[in-house]
Amino acid sequence: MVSPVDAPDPHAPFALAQQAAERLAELTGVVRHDVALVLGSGWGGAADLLGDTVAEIPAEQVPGFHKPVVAGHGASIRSVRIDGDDGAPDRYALVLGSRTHYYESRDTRAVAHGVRTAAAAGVQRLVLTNGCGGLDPALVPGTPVLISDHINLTGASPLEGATFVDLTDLYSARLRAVAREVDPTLTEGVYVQLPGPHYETPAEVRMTALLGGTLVGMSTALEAIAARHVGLEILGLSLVTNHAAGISPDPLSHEEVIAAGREAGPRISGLLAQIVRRI
Ligand code: 8IG
Repeated sequence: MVSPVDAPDPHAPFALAQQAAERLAELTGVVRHDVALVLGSGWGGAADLLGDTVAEIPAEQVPGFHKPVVAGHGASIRSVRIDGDDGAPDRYALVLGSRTHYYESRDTRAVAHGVRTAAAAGVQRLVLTNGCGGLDPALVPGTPVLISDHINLTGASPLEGATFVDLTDLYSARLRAVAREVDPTLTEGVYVQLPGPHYETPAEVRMTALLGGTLVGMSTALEAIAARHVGLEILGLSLVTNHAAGISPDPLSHEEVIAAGREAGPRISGLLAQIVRRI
């Protein structure tokens, strides 16, 4: 048994996030950020459309961050001055171009570090994006979907100890309404996070649909839980990059996922930039 004196320090992740935020303020010259974006597969172009990048920092220069492991995932942390109305005070976005996935080490502290750093950097609103598989055959690759809720099938939590956080309206209804003002054709769905790194079997895909899922992926839910815990208002956006296994007769490939992201990139990045300007 782990005695209380041997237990890991539950405050340590927040102290590390505070250190990371201080380092980011030094490196970017921006003392406080307003919005944070985590850019998943396909969403990498959004930062360029948002405004001028005032600083771009290799992730590994910031405490607690490291180089991404997957080809096709970005590597930097950027500070972007959001183009706004003339005369309005400047607002800054902290753009996390890479995330730590649960499948890398099963370390939920590492998974949560980005959003905890964003909160420590002053951020109040967080946009989590991802690429995912679609469970409904009508969700064609290249379709962006608003996340309305999630099902966490990782069996893990980023929270430690008796941290009983309410997850009602985790994905803000207010922010989803703002997104639909920008694009009234956006549909909503329930995102199911699985541990990965393998894709699902067709039987598991049928199971997740029976459970009430719309989308399957390997990120986002654990980050959203950590973000709620530190008080962030969350918008979740998925890009369907492939039909989930068994939905189409074709097998899944990482190349297909990258290609769908590349093809949809300019359109969904424009959408994301417009949404961020309004939140
Ligand atoms: I991109 O079909 C992407 N990520 N679990 N299943 C899971 N993760 C994914 C998928 C998918 N597509």
